[in-house]
Amino acid sequence: MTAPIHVAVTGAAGQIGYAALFRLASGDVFGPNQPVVLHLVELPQALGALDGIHMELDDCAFPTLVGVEKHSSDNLEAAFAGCNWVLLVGSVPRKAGMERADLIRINGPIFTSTGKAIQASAAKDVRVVVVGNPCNTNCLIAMSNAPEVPKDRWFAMTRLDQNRAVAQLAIKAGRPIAAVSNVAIWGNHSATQFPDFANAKIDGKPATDVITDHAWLKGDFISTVQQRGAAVIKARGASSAASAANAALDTVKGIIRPTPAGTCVSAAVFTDGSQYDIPAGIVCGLPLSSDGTNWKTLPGFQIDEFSRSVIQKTVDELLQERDTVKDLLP
Ligand code: NAX
Repeated sequence: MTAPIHVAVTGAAGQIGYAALFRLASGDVFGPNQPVVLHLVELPQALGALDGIHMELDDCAFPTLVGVEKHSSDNLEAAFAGCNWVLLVGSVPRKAGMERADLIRINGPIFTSTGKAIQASAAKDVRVVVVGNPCNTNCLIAMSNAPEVPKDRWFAMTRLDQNRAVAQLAIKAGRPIAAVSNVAIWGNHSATQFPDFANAKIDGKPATDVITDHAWLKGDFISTVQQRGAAVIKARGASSAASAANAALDTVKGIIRPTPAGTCVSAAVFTDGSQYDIPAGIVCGLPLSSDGTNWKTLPGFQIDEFSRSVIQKTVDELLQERDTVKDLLP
């Protein structure tokens, strides 16, 4: 029998966690022949809710789900023990009147203990996706506190931004989603990110040839993707949940499945300073390609003056965030 994959989800009783768990359990991510053990991790006061979720998981009778563990965030080493994948969703959400820097200072410390616990107890092949915001900098904090876990195992989620950008391009071009490819998200998962229309393709042709309204591409397209989270909150009265869970799972799939030729997947990864003039030592959204086991940053994306100026802004924000948490980076 195939050994089960152990997947931890922090914030498992939250809205993104709840939306992600059932698809992880169902075989949607790791396939119909891969047994999965879920490690549900929550704050002590939310453990009761995990009991209810556990009942619902049982009630789905998924053949691929072979175990459910429930863990308190008070004991993260137990929570992550033997885990091959860790989805870090749990964190304090931004509230009205809270500055981004405040949020970074509130959530940052959570990710120091998280990084240490992952290093101490996760499986040797562990891979980590950080969803909790500010996800790029939280990821940097966690990985910096887990120096023995290779840097290429850590991802912060920009896939929701990629999916949002793909959808906007498809709608504008009047083409199906499947016609749009090679959409990279550069930089921070924040309102400074750069959804890269310049290297995107529609039906294999440059998006800039198919969509001739370049003022839209440089203006409303970028701002719609950058502000999409806020627009969803305004319309729904709650932040993106199903789409965020979907993007977290797409991130995992993008790494464990080969990336089709001529396209990319987006995630934020640790930079070494060797590509696209992006400084070393931040977790930055980049175009990636996977062979199903290993991933690399895709070379060859064209960066013109306009793209460079937007990328510079988002990289500067990441450098500032790094500075804000420098005491949490050993
Ligand atoms: P919820 O408030 O619904 O759920 C968060 C859950 O995390 C709660 O159940 C809470 O008890 C738990 N939690 C808090 N601190 C924890 C800790 N230290 N250990 C374990 N569990 C903990 O938020 P939800 O809508 O699920 O969003 C979760 C995170 O995703 C937020 O930080 C949010 O900002 C972030 N997002 C990131 C996105 C991205 O694209 N990277 C997009 C969606 C989302 O906004």
